[in-house]
Amino acid sequence: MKDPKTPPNEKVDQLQNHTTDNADQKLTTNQGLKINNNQDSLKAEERGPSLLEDFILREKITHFDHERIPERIVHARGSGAHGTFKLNKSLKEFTKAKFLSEEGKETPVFVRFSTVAGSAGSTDLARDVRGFAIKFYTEEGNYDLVGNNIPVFFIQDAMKFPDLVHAVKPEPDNAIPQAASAHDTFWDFISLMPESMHMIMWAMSDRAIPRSFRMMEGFGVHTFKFINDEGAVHFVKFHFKPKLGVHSVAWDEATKISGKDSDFHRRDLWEAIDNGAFPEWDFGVQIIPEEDEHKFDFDLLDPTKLIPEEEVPVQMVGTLTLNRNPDNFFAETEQIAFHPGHLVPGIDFTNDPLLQGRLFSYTDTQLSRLGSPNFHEIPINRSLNEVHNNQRDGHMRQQIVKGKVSYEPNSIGGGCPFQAMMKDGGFSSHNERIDGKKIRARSESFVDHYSQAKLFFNSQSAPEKQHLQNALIFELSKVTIPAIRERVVGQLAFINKDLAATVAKKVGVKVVELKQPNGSIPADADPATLQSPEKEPSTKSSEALSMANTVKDKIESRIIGFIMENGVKAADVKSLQSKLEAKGAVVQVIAGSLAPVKADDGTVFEPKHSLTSTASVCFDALYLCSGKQSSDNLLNEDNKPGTLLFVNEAYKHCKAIYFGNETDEIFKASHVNDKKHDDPAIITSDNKDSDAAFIKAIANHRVWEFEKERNNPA
Ligand code: HDE
Repeated sequence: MKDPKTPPNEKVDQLQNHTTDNADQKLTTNQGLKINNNQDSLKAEERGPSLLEDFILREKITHFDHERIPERIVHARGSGAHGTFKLNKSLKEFTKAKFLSEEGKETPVFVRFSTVAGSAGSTDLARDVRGFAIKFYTEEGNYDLVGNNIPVFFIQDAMKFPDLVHAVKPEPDNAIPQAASAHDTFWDFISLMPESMHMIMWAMSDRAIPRSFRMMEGFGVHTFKFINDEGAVHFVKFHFKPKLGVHSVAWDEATKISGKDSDFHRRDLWEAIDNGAFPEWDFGVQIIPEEDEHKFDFDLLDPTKLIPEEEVPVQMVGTLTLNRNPDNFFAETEQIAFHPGHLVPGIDFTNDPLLQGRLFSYTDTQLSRLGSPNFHEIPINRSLNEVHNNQRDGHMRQQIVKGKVSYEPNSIGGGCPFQAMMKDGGFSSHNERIDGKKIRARSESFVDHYSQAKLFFNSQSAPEKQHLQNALIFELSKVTIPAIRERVVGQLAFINKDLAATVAKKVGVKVVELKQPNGSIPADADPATLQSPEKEPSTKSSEALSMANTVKDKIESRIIGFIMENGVKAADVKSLQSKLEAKGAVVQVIAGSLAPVKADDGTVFEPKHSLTSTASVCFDALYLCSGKQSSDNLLNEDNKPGTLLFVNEAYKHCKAIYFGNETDEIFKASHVNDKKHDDPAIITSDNKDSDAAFIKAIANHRVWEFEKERNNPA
């Protein structure tokens, strides 16, 4: 284990049976034969042809030729970690799931975060939804909660999923663009699918460009069912709220991070865990008694709707902690196979038609991705409890099942393995009464596409609304067909007239009034009755939907760039560094070059970066270290462009910048000199308690409310 603080975990122990360590070992073939020359192939004479009999070369090259597997059809780009789920408050009243019943119980988990549209090698900072998939290795078998960082989805029915994915993926003729929704086919589809408008509001918001996986919420999205020991049913929505708050970066920053460090989120997760700054989420549930199913003005089965927290509060009942990096990316993060149908007793599906389709898709996709129905035997996918059944054989079977019998009922094997009674933990689906006709249609209760889109937009702070508008303008400006831009603007007009008008102006179209939202309407239905009505949301505005209301009191794991050069005042640097580190922040020294920096008192600081090897977008906040000589050196001919670019960019992206003693010349030369108002994230030695002011500004994340001023230098 890398970190001594990482607590033991049963799943990690199980994985140890499958790990190998090459330290102090001799090189061998896959058959265990020791190899004494790994440099040259076997030839007829030194300059002659290679021999077919060279089984060592053949084995090496054959394995290499086959070492790729298909990437995930969606969510290909991902990063994962091990951890623990701890239940703080029993949910026994609602569910018989053991991992949710016993207070204090800890369950090992593996979590994989992902973007959706891009390939496995694409940038982490794409504007996209993020996957948030959790495998709970419970004593009753694996339970998978395969969710996202956004609580709703684009479509209502699984039938439209391949269309949605084909529309957003690179266009089929030229395979452009990678990991981006800003193109014709995506917006063509969206413009014809009014049901996607709520999700579009989220996807165009800053939620789609998170600062870190550790600063995202997680949602189960669909409504699920809890079943308790008495068989009573409650509907449930799952929530994960990050202890560090929900934070995002600026879009300009996201595009720059993509160039400077396209592994930004992967690296951030890895380093935080490696440094012992274990990411944590509070786990919460919204619970609705079965008899209240129809009390809402939307359908609980409709995955384009959320339940406002004002209508059903989230009860916080557990903690999710990630505390161990994988040993091997491919073996763990790549081979993990999630499936919303991996259930434990006490949890069941609802008839949400999107969820129902997912129940087919996930096993099916593992068959082509992992190559065999035995994917459950891959170490990361194994349950902690033993597997006993009569399934047999198949590619790459690992388990050696003893005895003659692989059928049931049997007498030869004494009837084993036995069916489990419900009282012994046997799973039984909820006996829901179904009484109706077979029909290929959409429920009328699903035909309200704009009210919650309005709720989301109305709940945003002014800077968030501005960002959302800018995102729509950016995306639609990449759409080459004016009619598509016009249709999207027409949809926006159903949500907010001003938003539609501004976007229309910027993308060069008129706001035309759409009479009939197209798409998602059965061919034989009377369109008039199915038209999405003009409807106001039941809750007008919801605090939980705005990131402006998130936690803003922590600087743990924030990366603070200390910019310095020779002559820096060591005492000031050391004092601030120790205050920041005491609160869990990470200090990294940036200088004109990687040469050690000599401070005024002879202390030597080792730079981690030079002004040219990194950029301000890779830091949460900057400290221009005290000292006239250091400041002069940072403004010499060589360093000045780098220093000012750092400061100006951080300023533009609304970050906290602290000008230490005697750094006025840097202040004056930068755009910060143009600041007109009292900006709390610009700290100078004039501030009363400047170190504390800096810490507060970092915890606040960004001063988005000063964005306009900071982007209009005189
Ligand atoms: Fe998925 N989804 N999905 N999805 N999904 C996959 O499964 C699918 C949906 C989500 O880190 C695939 O193993 C269908 C909603 C996550 O490994 C595939 C439909 C939500 C991940 C698949 C949906 C998700 C996937 C691709 C509509 C949020 C990554 C590879 C009917 C609640 C899991 C794989 C990981 C992955 C199908 C809709 C979340 C093809 C058919 C809604 C987080 O099976």
